[in-house]
Amino acid sequence: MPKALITGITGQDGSYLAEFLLEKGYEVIGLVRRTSTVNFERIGHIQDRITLVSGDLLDQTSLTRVLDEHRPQEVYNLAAQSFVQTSWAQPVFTGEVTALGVTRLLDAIRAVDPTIRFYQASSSEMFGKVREVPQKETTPFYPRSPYGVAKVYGHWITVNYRESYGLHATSGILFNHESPRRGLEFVTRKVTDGVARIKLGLSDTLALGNLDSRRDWGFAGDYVKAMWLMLQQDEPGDYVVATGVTHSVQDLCEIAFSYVDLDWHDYVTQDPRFMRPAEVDLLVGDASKAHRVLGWEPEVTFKELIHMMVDADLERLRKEMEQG
Ligand code: NAP
Ligand code: G4F
Repeated sequence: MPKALITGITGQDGSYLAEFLLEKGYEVIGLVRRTSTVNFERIGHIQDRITLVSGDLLDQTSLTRVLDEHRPQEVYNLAAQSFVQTSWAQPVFTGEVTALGVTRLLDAIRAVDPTIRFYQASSSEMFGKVREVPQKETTPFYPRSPYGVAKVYGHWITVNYRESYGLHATSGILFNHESPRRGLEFVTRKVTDGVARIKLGLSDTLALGNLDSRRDWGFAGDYVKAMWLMLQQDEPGDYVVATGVTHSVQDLCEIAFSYVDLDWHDYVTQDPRFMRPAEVDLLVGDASKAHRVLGWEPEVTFKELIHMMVDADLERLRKEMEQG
């Protein structure tokens, strides 16, 4: 039975990847950091089938110990301070976790077992103020937030450990991907939760920031498959994973509100609190390398994704209302 370690298993992608690897017959080890309250909402349904171990990307010793004790063949580094807006408020912390955390983990792998295959969760945020459209593996980076800068570091240290030590270290440059398990602070989930609340009479407005920015949004369940495919290749590399289709935040509002027969103009307001000091205006990916080499294709369209998320939020809130 192959064994994989997932950092960030309590997050959106970690939960989908854990499910995917269990289906493939893997033994799944999940790294979780110590918190005063349990936050296993996304993995509660598979908790008895995975092994959770304590550790933190800020703590090198914990990473070495976990690798030494569990000896995985594959490590998926999904842990990060992943919210762009927070990275301006906590730039040093974001750098410690999202940038230096990658070095800590890579160096622990180098010391314990350099045959381990490593996946780094890189991001389209690295393209930032984009140098070409669409963005592909060779597009130069121009990050626009402390988060984006930290991810550029994480990407290059992954490439560096591949080239310096011959590690099978791969960087997946994933464009935005969402699901009903997306954190409530990200714009897709904020909108689908807001739509459900308005539809159920729990709220009457939704305050957003920049409505003009465009993103290439896909479904997280599709994207974790690409992560696994990358680690099954003989050679490590860099891969863009995207749908190739871009939508504005305004399009997102239009699709989500009209699904429940509401007009977004009647409810959405703009609030400077949600504007960013520097914005990424347009992201759209060219995933032809992932199509060609991995045979990967996205299956869920943007409209299907947003409808899935609105349905899930309506169901969740209706249950909460029934329970009082
Ligand atoms: P997420 O839901 O925010 O999950 C982040 C995970 O990282 C959580 O499990 C969190 O644990 C964990 N974590 C944070 N700091 C940690 C630390 N110091 N030590 C150990 N674990 C820590 O993020 P996601 O959307 O699943 O994204 C997964 C990864 O892909 C992230 O690296 C993100 O930056 C990257 N990425 C995401 C997207 C996207 O659109 N979703 C696109 C490109 C790249 P707690 O539960 O304890 O907070
Ligand atoms: O949903 P967002 O917060 O995602 P963002 O900043 O694109 O980052 C996400 O995708 C990255 C991949 O490109 C990941 F690496 C990263 O970890 C994260 O998962 O914002 C999307 C867009 C932005 O342009 C933002 O300014 O939506 C705009 N927006 C407008 N109003 C808003 C809001 N974003 C949020 N979070 N909240 C708003 O009220």
